[in-house]
Amino acid sequence: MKYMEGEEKKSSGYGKRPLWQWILIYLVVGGVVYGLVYYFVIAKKGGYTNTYGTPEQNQNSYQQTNPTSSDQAVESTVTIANYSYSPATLTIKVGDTVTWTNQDSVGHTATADDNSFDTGILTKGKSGTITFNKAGTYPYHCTPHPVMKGTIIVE
Ligand SMILES: [Cu+2]
Repeated sequence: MKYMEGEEKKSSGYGKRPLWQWILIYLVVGGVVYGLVYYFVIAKKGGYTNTYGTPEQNQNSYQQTNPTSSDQAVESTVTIANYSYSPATLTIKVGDTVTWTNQDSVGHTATADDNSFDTGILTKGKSGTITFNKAGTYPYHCTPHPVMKGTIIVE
């Protein structure tokens, strides 16, 4: 009888299956809910980091370019029109670039008097860019028209 009671107890223990089922249901439902919440939180976080991440990355890239942009070369332009440079005298900083753009139908150059730079012949609408890496005063002229004169002052 004791053995049987034990059997009964065991069977009664197995009779607590609904509890196990509840635990299983709890675990499964809890797991699914946790998974869903986790998924949405991650998805939202991912979405937020994407929305915030891009400007931050932009800010970072700006911050990266800002230190260089303060030292960054300034691009100045000189227009060649009516056989003259405008402005005739241009003051820039070391590392800056100057772009000559010819608006005349006649070809012009910007050629340093000391030949330290030369744009070569610029036909109408064409541009030539020179970077000045050394301080100094650079008088220049147009090779085909030596009367055309200009000066670049690099500080
Ligand atoms: Cu010329």
